[in-house]
Amino acid sequence: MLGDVLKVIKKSDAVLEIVDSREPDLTRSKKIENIVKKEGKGLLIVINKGDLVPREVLEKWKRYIEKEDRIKTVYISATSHLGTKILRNAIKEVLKGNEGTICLVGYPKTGKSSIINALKGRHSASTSAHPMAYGYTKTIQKFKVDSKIYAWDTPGIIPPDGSPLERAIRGQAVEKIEDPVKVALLLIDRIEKFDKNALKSAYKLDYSDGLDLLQKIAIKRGWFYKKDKEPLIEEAARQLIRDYHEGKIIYFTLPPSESNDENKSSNI
Ligand SMILES: Nc1nc2c(ncn2[C@@H]2O[C@H](COP(=O)(O)OP(=O)(O)OP(=O)(O)O)[C@@H](O)[C@H]2O)c(=O)[nH]1
Ligand SMILES: [Mg+2]
Repeated sequence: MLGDVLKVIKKSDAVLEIVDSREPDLTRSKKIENIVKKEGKGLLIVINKGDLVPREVLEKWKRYIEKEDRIKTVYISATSHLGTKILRNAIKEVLKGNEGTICLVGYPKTGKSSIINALKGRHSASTSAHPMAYGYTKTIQKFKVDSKIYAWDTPGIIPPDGSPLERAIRGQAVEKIEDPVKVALLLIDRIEKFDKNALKSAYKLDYSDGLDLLQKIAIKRGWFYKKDKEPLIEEAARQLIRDYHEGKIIYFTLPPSESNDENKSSNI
């Protein structure tokens, strides 16, 4: 529910919108950005999973968002602990000072919890709980990011919206996907458009088309229908989407202002 996101935004001085470095455009929520602006809160876009994408591509996205939308943007890798110092400084910039409370919002699986963990880092020892009454029984806690900066530890999850492919890219839980094979095939098509070899390297498999890839993944994992011993492609499809969410499939997209030719000729 968007209502939960709104609640946490209202309670914060600044909002961090977490997006996926492979698909910054599709994992941004203009709706949330407009709410943040309307509420008059500071906004910082954090491009996460930066380890999956070449640095110059991250720079291009940062420049593009800052120029086009005038929203301060940083890129980091939460799991590799890269860019956390830059992130801390950027938080102070959007807070316009050294104190305040932030919240992290974003589509599922963009890495909100991982960023919280990376930010806790060396401060974790001094993390003090500041329980706040929330409804009747629930308490939500803040953790310390800096000496006077706190973050809500209940991040706002933006419900995945859009087409079936967009919802998958936006972290929709695989259990909720009605036709995983159809969605996985769309996702495979999109990834191949940007990098023909991304799936070959991720799965260490040669394949002729999307369906063939799903069959080979099922065979490799030993997933077969009991009845006729055919490969269980539904399970392979769910696995591929899960692997995508977990950052195991590597490719990049470029901001709209960059030409496609450049995208195609790059072999990184
Ligand atoms: N490669 C890479 N993977 C990451 C990074 N940050 C998070 N992940 C992976 O992305 C997946 C989701 O990370 P979480 O931190 O749970 O994301 P979240 O936004 O809190 O997810 P929800 O709470 O389900 O919405 C996990 O498999 C993480 O290991 C990163 O910087 N690089
Ligand atoms: Mg989380």
